Amino acid sequence: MNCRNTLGQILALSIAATLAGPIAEAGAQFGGIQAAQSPMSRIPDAKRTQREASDGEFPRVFGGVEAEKDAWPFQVGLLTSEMLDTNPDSQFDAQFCGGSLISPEWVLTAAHCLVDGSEPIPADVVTVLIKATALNEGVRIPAGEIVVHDGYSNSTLDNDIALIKLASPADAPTIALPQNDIESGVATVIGWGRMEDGNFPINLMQTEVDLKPNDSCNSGMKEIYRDDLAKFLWDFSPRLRLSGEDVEAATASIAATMGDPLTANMLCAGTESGARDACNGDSGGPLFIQSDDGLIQVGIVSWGDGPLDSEVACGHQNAFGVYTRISRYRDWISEKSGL
Ligand code: 4AZ
Repeated sequence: MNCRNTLGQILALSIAATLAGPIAEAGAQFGGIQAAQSPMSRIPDAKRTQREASDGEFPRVFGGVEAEKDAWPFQVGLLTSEMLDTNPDSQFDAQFCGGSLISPEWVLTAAHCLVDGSEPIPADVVTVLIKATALNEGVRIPAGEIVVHDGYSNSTLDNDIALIKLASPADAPTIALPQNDIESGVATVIGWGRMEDGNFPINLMQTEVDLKPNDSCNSGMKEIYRDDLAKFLWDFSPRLRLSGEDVEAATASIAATMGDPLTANMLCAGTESGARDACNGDSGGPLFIQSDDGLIQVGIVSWGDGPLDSEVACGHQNAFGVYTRISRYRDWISEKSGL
């Protein structure tokens, strides 16, 4: 490495350290991996904003279609108990994540839906909505117990998996889990999460995504992070007396040391254009494939990312969406649920 490069590297590292705070804060706003606020407050807040705003000001994120009534009867909605009243319309405001019935008593969802900071939330703040296609229908069942994976990391979102034991069994069909890893093909993702116009739907939405190698997500996201870093360095370059060349060298040097955003416990799925993707509020919901033996859930909606100056971490070109890879958790699920 030559001198100039080393200098660039030191400068870049110190700038990166200075910017770590602002970057994390900026990330927290966008609901991506850095989400500081839990979906339980973030999603209902966004829905309130939707009602107050006269028109959606968000960019396109997610190309879904409305699911047919009762098409996916294993889908559940996680509702904030304290936002519910006797009116079924309150279920729209209260819904903050999705989940899936894997047995009459157990719901599979994402750990990040059920933690506040890094502590699991108490079961009584969660009500599970079953048998709903539109959010103003269905049957409510209180959560009886919440089991969050011990290895869940708030910062990397590794092990983003949790179980909810229902206070009473659901009388609804369940979805099967995979016997082994499924690496390619087309999968369906469903949820009541944010749509491409920025609004949240009342009716359950569905869309098809391609299962991708983790490398696709890793390289797409690193490219986005690299571009963000270059923008930051460029903005600071006059104060630091950095030339364009210095900025480029520093960016390249840091980019070369970036780690992979995805762990082996994650699964990458989406479309190159980003036109079809899961988004805020879909978290915890199922990604599933059609097999000869019926539907099999291969993933749990977990996270995504996009450039820092974009409004949402969904629907970005080559970024794809990140899901929890269920095949890695068969033992964990049986240990915790006895299934
Ligand atoms: C979220 O914040 C979220 N594009 C879920 C999925 C994706 C991004 C964000 C994937 O719940």
